[in-house]
Parts: sequence; structure tokens; C-alpha cells
Amino acid sequence: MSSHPVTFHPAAAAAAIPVIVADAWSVEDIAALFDLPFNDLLFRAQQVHRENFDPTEVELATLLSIKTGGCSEDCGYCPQSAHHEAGVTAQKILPLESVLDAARQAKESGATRFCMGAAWREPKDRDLEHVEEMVRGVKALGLETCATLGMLGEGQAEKLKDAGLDYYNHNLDTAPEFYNNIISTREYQDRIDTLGRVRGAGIKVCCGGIVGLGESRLQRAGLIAQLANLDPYPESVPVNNLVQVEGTPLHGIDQIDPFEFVRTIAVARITMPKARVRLSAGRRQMGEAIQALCFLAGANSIFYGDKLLTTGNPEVEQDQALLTKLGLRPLGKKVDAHCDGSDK
Ligand code: SAM
Ligand code: DTB
Ligand code: SF4
Repeated sequence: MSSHPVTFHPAAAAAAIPVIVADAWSVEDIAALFDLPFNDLLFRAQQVHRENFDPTEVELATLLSIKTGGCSEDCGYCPQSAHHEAGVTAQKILPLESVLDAARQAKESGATRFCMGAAWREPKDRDLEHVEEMVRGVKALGLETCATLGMLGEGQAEKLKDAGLDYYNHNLDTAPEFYNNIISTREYQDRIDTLGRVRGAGIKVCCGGIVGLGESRLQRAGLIAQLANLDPYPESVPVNNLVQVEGTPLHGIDQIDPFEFVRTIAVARITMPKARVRLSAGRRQMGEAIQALCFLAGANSIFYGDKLLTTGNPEVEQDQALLTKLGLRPLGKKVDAHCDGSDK
């Protein structure tokens, strides 16, 4: 039973669109959103999106792997885990200048956020010093900074904050009750603790998850409930569609129905109205029509650049063409006379 009732607004009753009157979201309330007819769900999500954002605006965030492969964690989806044979060779941390070159290029292409990812269980203090330098350098270029380095220990978030880090990405990934099917080397609570450290240091939280891991719809609702009930909920919510990589334990499992992915985006939008919901990994496999539905469902951020961490992402030119076709414009860019892609 839901601890918070889902009521039905009289005007919406015919379409059975629930109006949630609770402060905290129960899994049942969220499952009820997932169960709505597709068009009703998207309509609700569009309303919430338009109440909180300019619906033509999309944030472009570029990702760079600053330390690739050889990770001691055993995340079942991840090609960078040393537990799997996914053909990713472990590398050393990138030199500062390579990171800054990539950040300059990202800025030139129109990105406003630069996210640095490392395949660590947690950063050693010596590694963190390198990352602090990178954050300072990227910030000085006028980009928003984000890092994802695994679990943070005592005092590490404060160091990153002092260096100018705007966002820390650390995902809950899936529902607590499904988590142990996917990762055995760290606990759900470890992730919550890291998020607490990030918040405590005054860094904005980027936290989301992956769908298509073999979880049920109820478990997807469970993930969204965890995210939406974080107090406050994350400023950025990346929703990843599993990129299946050969050699990882999840390679070859049944893929999630694309409409179910769109539903997940819509439910994230409704439950976290002011968050930037990022249509994250998996766009290359998704096609343009499903991406367009994701934007309609309230996604207003993408990873932008030819590569994610180790896998592919749509080419920059392809993304620019898609945004133009849909009349979407990158965050921070002035409105053009013809933003519908027409040349009239
Ligand atoms: N090692 C750090 C950590 O796990 O916290 C940071 C990097 S890790 C690659 C960041 C996130 O990428 C994961 O939490 C997961 O949500 C996502 N990810 C990793 N592999 C993926 C895949 N094959 N498909 C979709 N998302 C993936
Ligand atoms: C997030 O939620 N997704 C990004 C970022 N945060 C670090 C990572 C996606 C990784 C996809 C698999 C790869 O390229 O290795
Ligand atoms: Fe390591 Fe992060 Fe990959 Fe897990 S998701 S194996 S922690 S790099």
C-alpha cells in the first residue's frame, strides 16, 4: 500500500492522471505514473517541464575519461571493471594538458559542462590532487565542472569544492533490492554516504541510474523513488540506457523496450521537476525518434561528444543536426530567427 495517497484531479479524472499530494514519493505512487497510458504520462511530463524550464533548451555536457580501465569494482554493466574481459586496457591518469585540450575543444563545440570520469573505486589523495588541478584549469576556461571518481572519503569533497568543482556525479544506478544482482563490491549505503559528503561540501549533486539491467518496472520505480526522495533531490539526473558491451556479465540480456525508457525519463521529470534530466548513455543505439520522445518527456540535457567514457556516442555533427531538426537549442546559446530548422 502507498503511504501517500494518489488522488485524481477532477479535470484529469477522465484521463486518470494522478495528482500526487505527498511530500515524499512512495514506490507505489511512482509505479502508478509508470502505469499511465503513454500519452497521459507524456502530457503530464510536458506540463511539469514547461512549468520549470524553457522546453526548447538542452544542456550539452561533454564527458572525458581521465583514467580508464582496471577498476577494482565489479559493476556488471561496466567495461572498465578489472573483473571482466571487455577489451578495455587499464591506463594511467591523463596529463593535465590533454584534459585541458579536450575541455577547450568541448567549449568550442558548444558544451557548457565538462565531466571528468575516472575508473576508481575511490580516489587516493595523490590522485585527487591531479583532479583538483584539472578542475581549476577547466573552470578557468569558463566551463561548469563535474567529476565522477567513485566513493569519496573524509575531506575529499571539500578539496574538490575548493578547487572549483560545481557537480559531483555518483549514481545510485538501480533500486536497492536489485542492486546486489549487479554489484557486489560496494553497498548501496556507501553510495548514499558519498552523496552526503558531496552535499555537505556544498557541491551540486549529479545522480541517476541505468535502466535495462534486467530490473522490473517496479524496480525502476524504486530507483526513481530513491532519487526523488533525496532531500533535496539531485540538481542533475542522468538516465542511462545500458550499453551492452561484450565481455561484461550483462552482455546479451533482453534489451528494454524503448518506450519504457521514455517512460522512465517522463517519471524522472515529474518527480524531480527542477532537475536537469539527462538523456545519457545509449543514445547511439536509440535512434532519432526515440531521442525526440525523450525530449518530449522532459529530458533537457545530453552527453555531447563522439565518445562517452569507453563506448561511442552520436557524432557532434549528428547531434547538432538533430537539435536543429527538433528546434532545440543548446543552453547558453541565443535564440536564432528560425529555430525550427527551416531555412525560410
Ligand atoms: N567509477 C565511478 C563510479 O562508478 O562511481 C565513475 C565512473 S562510472 C563509469 C559512472 C556511471 O556510468 C555508472 O554509475 C553507470 O551508471 C554508468 N555506466 C557505466 N557503464 C555503463 C554502461 N555500459 N551503460 C550505461 N551506463 C553505464
Ligand atoms: C553517467 O551517468 N553516465 C556516464 C557518466 N555518468 C560518467 C557514463 C556512461 C558510461 C557508458 C559506458 C562507457 O562509455 O564506458
Ligand atoms: Fe569501476 Fe565505476 Fe565501472 Fe563500477 S562503474 S566498475 S566503479 S568504473
